Amino acid sequence: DDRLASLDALVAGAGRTTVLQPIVDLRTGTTVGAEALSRFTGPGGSPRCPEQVFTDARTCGIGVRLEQAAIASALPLRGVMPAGTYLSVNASAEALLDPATHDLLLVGAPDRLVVEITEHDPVADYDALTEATARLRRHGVRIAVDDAGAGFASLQHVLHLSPDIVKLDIAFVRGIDTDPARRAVARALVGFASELGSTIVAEGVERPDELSVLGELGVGCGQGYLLGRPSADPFGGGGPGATT
Ligand code: G
Ligand code: G
Ligand code: MN
Ligand code: NA
Repeated sequence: DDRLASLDALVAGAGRTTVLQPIVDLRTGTTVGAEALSRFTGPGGSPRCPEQVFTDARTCGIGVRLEQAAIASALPLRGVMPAGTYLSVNASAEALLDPATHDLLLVGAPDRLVVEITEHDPVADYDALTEATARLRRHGVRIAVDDAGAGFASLQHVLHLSPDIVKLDIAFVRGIDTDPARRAVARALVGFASELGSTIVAEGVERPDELSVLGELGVGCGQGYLLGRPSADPFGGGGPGATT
């Protein structure tokens, strides 16, 4: 049908681009990495909601193919990023269980790669996912759990995978400076994560007061509009799609 045809076009790359959002060390202000985020446009060039596009693709049975296409587009961007920084790509648990995803991820410089597990659905059996992430880690890829605290699944991921990085969900960052309840949950998640040996990245940092509270809680890194917007060229020098 029409919907599948338009999604196939996005998989092929028409109407799909990748932007990078900086991830910043909160103590030094240094950019340590960047998350690759997909951006989609419709036939008339109007932007389409990425979350909706991925949901539609999953419904049509090509969710993993779209994720893999997004990863394939993102990986070369390590070449425009400063030395020593890492590229963070999103992947669902389902995509990580597909060997073709590993074939993509393990080409190039896996030690400059972080994979953010974005699955919100509960994983019935963690053995296969643990084995998949262990294999990636043996090659130097770091594992992050995305949107931590947003749902039960994300905490299950943290428990089972002991990830290198835990990304504190925006829901606990937004208003962390004014809402004691959010601060309490954030503090508990930070304690939980650091006990497991994970580094914390706070998502969605928009205001300086949020930044100070995160620093007080011992959060190492942050991401958000205050620190840098998703951009086609966050590091200057032409960036993705540059022709010179
Ligand atoms: O960038 P934005 O906040 O609009 O993204 C919305 C959602 O879409 C986020 O949850 C993000 O994880 C997801 N998303 C964006 N780009 C990608 C991508 O390239 N791959 C995957 N798997 N998810 C993505
Ligand atoms: O993969 P994940 O769900 O973490 O995707 C992050 C999403 O959050 C991206 O779509 C990005 O556009 C969005 N985002 C990044 N920084 C901010 C921010 O400071 N505020 C808000 N509201 N959204 C942000
Ligand atoms: Mn993410
Ligand atoms: Na996500």
